Order: sequence, then structure tokens, then C-alpha cells
Amino acid sequence: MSTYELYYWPSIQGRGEFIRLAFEDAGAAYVDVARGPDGIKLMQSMMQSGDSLRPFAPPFVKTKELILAQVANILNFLGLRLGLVSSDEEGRARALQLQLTIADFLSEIHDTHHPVSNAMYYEEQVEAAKKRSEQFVRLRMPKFLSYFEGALSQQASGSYLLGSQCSYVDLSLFQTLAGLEYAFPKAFDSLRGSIPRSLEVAERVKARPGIAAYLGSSRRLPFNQHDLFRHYPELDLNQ
Ligand SMILES: N[C@@H](CCC(=O)N[C@@H](CS)C(=O)NCC(=O)O)C(=O)O
Repeated sequence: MSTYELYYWPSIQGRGEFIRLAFEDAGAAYVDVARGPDGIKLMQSMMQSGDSLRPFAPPFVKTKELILAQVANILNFLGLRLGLVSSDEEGRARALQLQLTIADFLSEIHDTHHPVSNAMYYEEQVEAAKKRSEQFVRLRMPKFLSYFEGALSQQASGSYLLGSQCSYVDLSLFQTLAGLEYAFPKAFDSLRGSIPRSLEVAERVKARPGIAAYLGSSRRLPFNQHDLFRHYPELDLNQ
């Protein structure tokens, strides 16, 4: 099996983590290129290449055949190869739908701390961030979480989002819950009781051999304040 190349910012988990978890769970050979010497330069040069299909933003993955960007698109492509999605068309489409919903969720999570612009510091947009987070915590976070809980409640107990097999979407759900718990501990705590199935899936994902080994390794960076999930106590409101 050839080695996959992952390109992502080296000092955060960010959206790259959703791809890392899939590689780690499957025990796939991959290199986190931007964590190596001159990796960031190489990543940036690939985004500035003359190729019209060049990635707009990281994460992106280079395989023997192609360079692919967009988390959900990458996971849709890798899912089959890594054994992290069922091989039937319907199952793959449903996995992609759930993953795209996670992408929407991540976008809103990001906007809690950067509601005005990515090009401004958090400190320059605190007031807008407070308003945005108040809405997020009260309405959007429970709405997204109950959507995934609802999807799980369609399945037999002890299964995953798409049935009895763990898929890349379950890994992403685990990561999203871990990030929310870090960023919004109070708000997350108050919602725990409403998402028992999701929490249970997250525990099972955490215990999978590839994931458990990864979480205990130095490759798993801690959450930090430059990341997608950030903990600002002033944004973490009880609903
Ligand atoms: N929709 C894209 C979002 C990619 C994205 O926002 N990447 C961030 C890091 S997590 C970035 O570096 N963005 C640079 C930019 O938007 O200019 C995905 O799901 O992969």
C-alpha cells in the first residue's frame, strides 16, 4: 500500500484531525507533510500552483493519483479504501450527507470566535463573538447535536451512525464532541443528558485500537487557542 501525504497546519488539530483519525483508525501509512522540514512551504506552494484544481485551503491529501481537498470529499474518497464506509452507493451517499452536516457544524463552531472575519484577531471581534456564541449555544449546538442523536436512535442499540460498522462519520462525531467539550465545557455539560447515544459512540470510538494508540501518542496535539475549537470562558454560556 502506498503512503498517503496529508497537508495541514502543523501546530493545531483543526480540520486535519478528521483525516488523521481516519488514517490512524485504519492503520494506514501516511505522512503529515507540513510537520516535517519545509513542509509548510511545500503545502503553500501546492495551493499556489497554476493547476486550476489546486486546493483552496488545507487539509488536502495527495495519493498516487491525485490531490484532493475538502474534508468531506477526502473522507468520501478514502472511506472505501480505508474500510471506513460501506461499499454500497446508498451507504456512501448517506455517510457523505452526515459528513457534510458535520462540515456545516464546524463552520458555525469556527464562527463563534471569528464571526466577523478570519483576517481579524479574536480580541477585535469579542463583542460580535459573544452575540454569535449566545445564539450558537442556545440554538444551533443543541439542534446539530440532536440531529446526530436522532440519526443514532434509528439504529439498533450498540451500533454506529450508519449501522453496525464504525464509519469515518463516527470518528468525526467523536472529534466534534471532544472539541465542543473543550471549547464550551459548561454548555456541553448541560446537553450531555440529551445525547446519550452520541456520547456512547464517542466512547467506543475512543477505545478502538488505532484511535486509542493515536490519542496516547505525541502525534495527537492538545487543543489550543489557535485551533478550530477554542475555549474562551466568556463565550461558554449556560443555556
Ligand atoms: N470547507 C473546507 C474548509 C477548509 C478550511 O477552512 N481550512 C482552514 C484551516 S481549518 C484554512 O486554512 N483556511 C484558509 C482560508 O480559508 O484561506 C474543508 O472542510 O476542508
